[in-house]
Amino acid sequence: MTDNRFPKGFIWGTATASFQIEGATREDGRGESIWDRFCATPGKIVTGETGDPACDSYHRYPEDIALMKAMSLNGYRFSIAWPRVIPDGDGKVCQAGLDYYDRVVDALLRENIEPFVTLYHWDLPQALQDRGGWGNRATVDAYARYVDIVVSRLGDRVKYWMTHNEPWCVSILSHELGEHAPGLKDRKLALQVAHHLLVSHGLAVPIIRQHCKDAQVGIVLNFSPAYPATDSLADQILTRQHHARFNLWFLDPIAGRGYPQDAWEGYGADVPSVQPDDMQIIAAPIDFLGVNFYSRAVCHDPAGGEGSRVLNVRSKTEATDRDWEIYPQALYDLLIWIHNGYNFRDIYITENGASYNDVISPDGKVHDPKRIDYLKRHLAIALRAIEAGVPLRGYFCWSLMDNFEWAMGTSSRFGLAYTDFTTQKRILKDSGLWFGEVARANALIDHP
Ligand code: GCO
Repeated sequence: MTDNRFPKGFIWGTATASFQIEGATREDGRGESIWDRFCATPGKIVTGETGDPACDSYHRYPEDIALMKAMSLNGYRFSIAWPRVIPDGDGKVCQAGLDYYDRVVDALLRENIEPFVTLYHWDLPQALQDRGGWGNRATVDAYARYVDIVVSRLGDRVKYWMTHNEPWCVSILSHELGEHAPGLKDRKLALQVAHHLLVSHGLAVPIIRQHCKDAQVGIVLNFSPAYPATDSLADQILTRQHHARFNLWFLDPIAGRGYPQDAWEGYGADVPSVQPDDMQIIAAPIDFLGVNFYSRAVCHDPAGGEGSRVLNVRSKTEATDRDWEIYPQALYDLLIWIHNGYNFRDIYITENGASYNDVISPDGKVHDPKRIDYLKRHLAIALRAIEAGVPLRGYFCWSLMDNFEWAMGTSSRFGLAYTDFTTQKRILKDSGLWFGEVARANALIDHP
């Protein structure tokens, strides 16, 4: 590539998730999700908000698509809410729920925006959670049925499918650390959940291919590239452990390598129960890997050795308003590591972005130079990675607009468009205007 141009046909998109933007949590037969229940539990959401109205995209998706059109985007990554399609998770299908996604897909295609559909982005039907959720193997089969129903309906128009978003968050963050729904703190359960998620991914792949001609199937993993804070032996050991537990634990089984041995042994009696064909099912060949990247982990273990408290310190060089370190080099290291160590035919950056405390200025605009700087530096890295041979086919900025940022509610703004949550007005920020220039040029341009 010369003069900062991206390859022809590169996908310029944004990413969202059903629970974070749709609202309408009780409309047209939608069932309760674990995130509705989590929001209703006092103290779980910093702002005390729920998934209503979020961005009211259930009704305002035409406005969302107008924003993408204004930015000349050619891709949109969004997720399907399982509780809209099968309200109790494994019973009667709700046609109104499928009709909604039909309308969204058709509206995107009318604007030549390629739909990239995430089948599961955390909003499990609560009725399944009441029966053990992802810790119950029956949920794996319920998910396979849900995938069959959705892809049967949309597979004639949607080509790009992602089975799961961030299984590490669904399992460890939500079942060991308790920070996300369902808010449990049980490591053995968390590892069984992780295993069931991976098995459900593997079962979904052939189902998608069965109902979608020329399907491009992938999974989205969030990566935490690990770096030692010092060259002490303790920090090296901690870094290796973090890398294995956060990154390899999910990537290696999907790539057909099974669970990383050191991490498996380190988990002792907490390891998941694995049925005879599970690892083969998980390794179902996929067409692309979705990479979510925000920041790195700087690992420091002051006491050293097993059993000491593990600290994940962030170097204080630069950070976003969420105190997430800004370290674009880690994205380059990650992409090169994946490309050199695995053989995914295609890679997409399925999430990358920054949270800043944006405000509407007196001129009615939203000036967010820091977000432009963050995006520009990470896109420069993406270009460098492509020039180094990484098969990077697209970039989805997180996010299209400010939305419900999980436990932070709407207090954490990641959008290229500002969302005024009282009026639901969307305003393209300076970063959105700039991102549109980049997409139109298919090249990394300077901020005007
Ligand atoms: C994630 C989720 C998104 C988040 C985003 C910012 O990666 O955690 O996919 O839903 O909103 O990453 O935290």
